Amino acid sequence: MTADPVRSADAPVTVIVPCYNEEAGLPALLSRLAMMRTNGTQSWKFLFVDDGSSDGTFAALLRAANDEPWIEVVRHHENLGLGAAVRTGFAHARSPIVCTIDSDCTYPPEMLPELTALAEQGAEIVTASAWHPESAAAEGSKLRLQLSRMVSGIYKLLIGQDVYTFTCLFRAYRSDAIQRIRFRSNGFAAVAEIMLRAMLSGFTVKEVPMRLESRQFGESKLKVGDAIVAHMRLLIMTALMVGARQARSMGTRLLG
Ligand SMILES: Nc1nc2c(ncn2[C@@H]2O[C@H](COP(=O)(O)OP(=O)(O)OP(=O)(O)O)[C@@H](O)[C@H]2O)c(=O)[nH]1
Ligand SMILES: [Mg+2]
Repeated sequence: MTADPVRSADAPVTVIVPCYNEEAGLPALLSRLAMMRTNGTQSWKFLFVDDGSSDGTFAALLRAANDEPWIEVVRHHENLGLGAAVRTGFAHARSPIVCTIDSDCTYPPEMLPELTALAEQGAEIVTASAWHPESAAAEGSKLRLQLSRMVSGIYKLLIGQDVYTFTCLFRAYRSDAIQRIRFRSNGFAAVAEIMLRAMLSGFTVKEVPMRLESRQFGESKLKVGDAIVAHMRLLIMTALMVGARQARSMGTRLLG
């Protein structure tokens, strides 16, 4: 299913930036986003979701939002997780195209226009793809990269479509698609859950091969053990959903 094209050149694109204890990297991020605003033709609005940070993240974001009309901040009073932050961002976003990006710039925010162009043309989700065969080699912890690649490989097999990366936050969505996707995960697995549910509902997903760079500031928030457990649950849920879909289509064929 490919939706009708939308024109977002005049409307700002909302970019959700989930943040949890990212004070160290914020100055670099904010100056790159400011450059994007002045260099490109697209108008961007950045919606930061501070997820109960215990460092100076929220104070720094508030200062930035006071100075710049294109920055907005919402806050969770406690740490609820990456999926919960994305859910809050989706609930606040009001534009035909909505993006999500990592606050640590491990995918360059300057690449967003490539994603939004494909969403404007009709793709419901456009994701950066570190595991696409055309992507340059990813940087970062070997164990985490191998796990991430393996998880995406299993989801690809289960779903049976040529999509290589399910775990990348760096995405553009059409807002009509966002309104039709309900996801349960509150942590990192939400990123894959959104994609899996969208694909099982027949949404069009496009990938943009992109190199994953290593984090330059602050520390990773991903806890490998928690992520493995969450993905195991999601794999089971996906297998059940795929099985139910196959049973339904077999039933329809028998009846027809
Ligand atoms: N709102 C919110 N954001 C989070 C949370 N955990 C991580 N993030 C954000 O989600 C993005 C991805 O988290 P990272 O810690 O960079 O995880 P990663 O990209 O898998 O790993 P590295 O880049 O190697 O550190 C970053 O922008 C984080 O600030 C959370 O609990 N709440
Ligand atoms: Mg990161």
